[in-house]
This record gives sequence, C-alpha cells and structure tokens, in this order.
Amino acid sequence: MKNNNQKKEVTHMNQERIKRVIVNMRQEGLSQLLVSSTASLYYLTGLWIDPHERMIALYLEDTGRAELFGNEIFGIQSQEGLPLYTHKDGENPVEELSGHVKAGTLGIDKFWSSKFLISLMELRPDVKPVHGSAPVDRARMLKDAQEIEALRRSSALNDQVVELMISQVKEGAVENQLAAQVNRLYLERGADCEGTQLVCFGPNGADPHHNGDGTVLKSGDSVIFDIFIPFDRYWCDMTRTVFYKEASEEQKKVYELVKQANLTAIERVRPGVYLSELDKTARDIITEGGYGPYFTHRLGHGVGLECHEPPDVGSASEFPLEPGMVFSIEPGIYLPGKFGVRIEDLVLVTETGCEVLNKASKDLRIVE
Ligand SMILES: [Mn+2]
Repeated sequence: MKNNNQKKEVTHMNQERIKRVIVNMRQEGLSQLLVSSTASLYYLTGLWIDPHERMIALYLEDTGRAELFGNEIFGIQSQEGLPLYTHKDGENPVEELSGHVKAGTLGIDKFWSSKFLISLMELRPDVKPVHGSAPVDRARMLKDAQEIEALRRSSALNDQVVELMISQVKEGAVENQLAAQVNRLYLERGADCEGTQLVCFGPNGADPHHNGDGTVLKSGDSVIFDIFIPFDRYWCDMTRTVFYKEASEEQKKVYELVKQANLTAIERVRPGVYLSELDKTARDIITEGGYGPYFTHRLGHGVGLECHEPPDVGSASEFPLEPGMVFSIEPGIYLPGKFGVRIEDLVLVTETGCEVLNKASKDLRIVE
C-alpha cells in the first residue's frame, strides 16, 4: 500500500482527547502509558509516523505529562507541551526512554515490538509492563465531531464509487481490472492511497476475502464489491452485491435474507444495546432462513483511523453501544462452489438510534 505521508497536516496535541485517555487510564488503574500505534499517536498528537522497524513511543502520565521518543530520521518537529527525545540508528532506541518511566506498572499498547519491550524490561526490572491499549482504544471508539464529519465524507465518496462500479458490471468485465478501477476512482476523489479492493464474481464470492484475480464475468454471477480506503485518514468500508443478467431463485432468496439481516441489525442499533446482540440479531435471521452455517464471520468491526479497529461487533463483544461509535454491519452468506452475498454499511450510533453512513441502494439489482 502506497501511503501519502507528504500530506501537510496540522500537528498539535489534542488536549480533549488526552483528557479522555487519562480518565480511561485511571479507570484501568494505570498511571503511565506508552502509545506506539501509528493511528493512536496521530489521534493524540496529529503526527502520522510509520516507524517500520524503528522505534516511536509517546509516554503519557495521568498527570498530563507527555513526552515523545523517536528516531531522528522521522524528522519530527517538536510541539508545544510535548518534549521530544530522539535517538539515531545504531543507538539503543529504548535507553533514553527507560530513564523517564516510573517504577511500577506501565501500560503498553498492543503492537509495540517485543525487541523494544524486552530491552525496556532488561534496563528497568522495577517496571511491570501490562497490556495498555484500552485507554486509547476506548477513547478512539467514541468519535468526536471532527471525526464524524470525516467519516461521513469518506462514506459519501464511497457511495459514489460503488454506484460507478456497478455500472461497470458488463460483458468482458474482469475482477482485477474492476479492482484497479476502484482505486482510480478513489484517487480521483482524493484518497490517501490505493488499497486492496475485493471484487468477486460467482463462486469466488464464496470466499469472504477473495482478492480480485483474472476471473471474467459470466451470466448469472453474483458480483461482490467490498471496497475501502482512507480519505484524510478516515476509512470508508462498504459492500454491495449485484447479479449479472440473471439471478436464480436461490440467489434471490439468499440476497433477501442477507438484506433482512442487515436491515434488522441496523434497526436494533441504539445506546445501551450490546454489540453481541447485534451479531445475534443478524445471525438468528440467517439461521432461521436455513443458512446459519454459511455466515462464517462476525457481524462487523469498528472503523475510523484504521479500517478494522475496536469495537469488535461479534458474539463475544459484551459491551454496550454508546453514541459516537462507528462500525460496520456486514452479514453475508457464502455457498462454496456457488456464490456469495454480503451487504455492508457503516453506522454511527446516535443518542436515539443510528445514522447509516452509506446511502447506496440495497435493492436486489440484476444488471445487464
Ligand atoms: Mn468491513
């Protein structure tokens, strides 16, 4: 994936978000935290840094003290209220940082490399590292006004692209050529990068993650477009399924069942309902329709600065919806050797229910 890191962005500490993270830290019993994920660091500081194998870490104390540690090659400009400590290639990247953390429990987010973590543990045996993703993840789950605007805009652009793509379902269409076209349409609209786009014809659609290949469209194929990309860092992610020239009785039945599961789960969305209930609502409909074993994945996932982020919308997700959450509702039925159907929308939880960010039609469509 080609990422546009040259984009000029305002970088500053977002004090509102920091405050929310600190509240969450206290609830988790954490007085200090290391944040290293690219998206989480951006969320808090406005700095987008892909460190690859090098080290970056934001140290945050529940007093509000924040310090940033990173390789000088990142070219980070220092910010007000955020002292910067750099290291060079060839130096131990953890050494400076290890002198700043306090003894005792230290929360560390989930993807900080074990080479840094183990080095820190060797340098500071008095520090007890624990899983520390929750305070930032829980803040990021509840989108603020600026993020909601970005997500609405991103999904509105996705609605345009999916309609243009459905108009390309015609004689001679090839999966990977359509996938390339999705990327072109995204870039024309200002997408941050290109991505892997899922375009699946007929039996290929029975694999939920089939990646467009040289398959040529045939009459009677189901056509799945599961397309996603970030615009100004915020992702869209939508799936529509249409049929080419004709649809069998089974295809129509399966389509209507998936659509019913999608619509009924969306109707259930409001604050206080458990995420697991949404999954169950959709799954019960598909099971009652006789296709339970063919709905093989969770109902959905959170979306924001990452295409897949908390919350998980699945059977084990025992926590309640809150206004500001944005996630996908994407039931599907996958019949090996035959076809697949998936219908996916992003929804925003509001005070009274939800706003569906995708507006593209979900009517059964048989296109020529
Ligand atoms: Mn999705």
